[in-house]
Amino acid sequence: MKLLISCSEEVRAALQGGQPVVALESTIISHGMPWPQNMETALALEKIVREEGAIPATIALLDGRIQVGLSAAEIERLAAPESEVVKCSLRDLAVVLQRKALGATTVAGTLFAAAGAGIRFFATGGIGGVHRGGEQSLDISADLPQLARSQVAVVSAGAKSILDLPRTLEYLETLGVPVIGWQTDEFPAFFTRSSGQPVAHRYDSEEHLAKALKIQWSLPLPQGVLVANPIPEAFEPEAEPIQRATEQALAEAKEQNIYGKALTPFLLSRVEQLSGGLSLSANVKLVENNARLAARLARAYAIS
Ligand code: PSU
Ligand code: MN
Repeated sequence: MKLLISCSEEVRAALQGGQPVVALESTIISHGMPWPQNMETALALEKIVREEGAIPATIALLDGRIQVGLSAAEIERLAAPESEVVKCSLRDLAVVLQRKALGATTVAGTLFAAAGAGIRFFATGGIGGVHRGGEQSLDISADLPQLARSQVAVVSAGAKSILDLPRTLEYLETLGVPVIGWQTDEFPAFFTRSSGQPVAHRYDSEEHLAKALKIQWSLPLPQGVLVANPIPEAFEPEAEPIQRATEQALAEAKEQNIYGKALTPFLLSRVEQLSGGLSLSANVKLVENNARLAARLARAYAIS
């Protein structure tokens, strides 16, 4: 069977030449942000990665293949409000490929494709995790186990407080995934820099973190690494309105019996509406910040 992971010419050449490449997910485009900010952000992330001297590789399912590295027109297909895009975690990949449908990859789906293509760095906003009440519902994102089997460093602003952060960290520990605080001792809570949860390890220098990643994968350990990068202080929104919006969104999801793959997109869009867009501008800034760090780490790794 033909290999279903297909790299753009630019990404293929960069990987072959040992140049730094940064993977970017597409569910944040299709299900994580509204139009037109989703399109603008997706393009801004690619630009930031390039400015930092790396090659961006946004990943999605197109016409029966997993495409690594998209054109602006392909990104627009994922972003356009009239497009029908399937949110693709691992369990959805084969079916969406068989149907040749348009699919956006979650962190789990993107990790699988990035590792398959040989990409070591991946920037996103926030990863999925253990949902609140997850000890009962067993709603634990496939992002966590896939992080345990993909040798990729994921730069994220921690995880949103729509999730149960202490249990998410416990689960990552069980899976053997290192969680590294980037210039912080605390796991960030996406919109806010602090969650009250400590991280086990901290790095302040790209060069030293890149060396630790080299060691991780030369041991070799099968796990990826979660780099927790707090939102810059200048963009940190006021915590209270977002907290209130989060509580209300969670209550509405319960009332309306929303669960499964619909839950995260529902919570993301309700928090955004209920906070009057406050969360969206912060979301854009933190994901840009993550793309910058991922590109810098990819560069440090390439020369280490
Ligand atoms: N968290 C965010 N923004 C997002 C997501 C999570 O702050 O866009 C998306 C990511 O694509 C992540 C997915 O992989 O939601 C997790 O979905 P689930 O909880 O259904 O696994
Ligand atoms: Mn889930």
